[in-house]
Amino acid sequence: MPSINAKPFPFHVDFDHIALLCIDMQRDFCLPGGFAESLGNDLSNVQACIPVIAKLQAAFRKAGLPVIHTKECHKPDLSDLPSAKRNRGNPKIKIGDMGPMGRILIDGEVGSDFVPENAPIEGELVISKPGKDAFYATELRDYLTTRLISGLVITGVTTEVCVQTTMRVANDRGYDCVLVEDGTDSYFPEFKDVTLRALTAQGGIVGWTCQSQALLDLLESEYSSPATPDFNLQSAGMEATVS
Ligand code: C5J
Repeated sequence: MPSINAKPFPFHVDFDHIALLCIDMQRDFCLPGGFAESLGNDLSNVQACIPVIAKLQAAFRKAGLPVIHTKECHKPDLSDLPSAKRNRGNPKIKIGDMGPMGRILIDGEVGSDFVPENAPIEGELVISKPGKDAFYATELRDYLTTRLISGLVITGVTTEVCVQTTMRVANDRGYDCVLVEDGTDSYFPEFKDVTLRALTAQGGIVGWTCQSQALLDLLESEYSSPATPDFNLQSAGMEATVS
């Protein structure tokens, strides 16, 4: 089985059983006028991962490997939003309130949708999740089990909140997880740094981290299409027929 350079040691990539998981690449977390900005966060810190994730998505799609998207959002009637979460942080506008991109973190609103660069394409699983953990109250576990997926390449925002929470839960459920260092970001660079270190400490207690290029190189070498043979019907002693 091929492996890539990773921390704390090489990660074996089992292409028959792996998926790319893109966590919460939503306008509400990455663009002005959304939930994150209402909490006073510096959005410039979470935008570097967008083109990196786009490249990984393109490479997984080219290889025919699954790409899964999550979005943190709530039902319009707020029935899946605990008051503890709605009231947390004393933001100027709360989850469910009207903002410049529609109601904040509400499923179906423009703000809760994906940044265009990382949007799903037809046929990809999109999970609406009410919590930080992508397994909580979602169909993720069933999807992975049905497809015999045992390894996850994890990307998204924010590193120390939904990404870390999901990776820890996935690890407890038996998945081999590699978090892409340049494919994840936080509003607080120091939190990103310490999270990457904490996840891989103690011999990879939660999993691995790697650079996107390591995966892209491996995908390219495994899935680049072989050159089309120069096959000439006449020299092979056959005649082409046109019907
Ligand atoms: C947060 C997330 N930060 N996707 N959500 O509230 O990390």
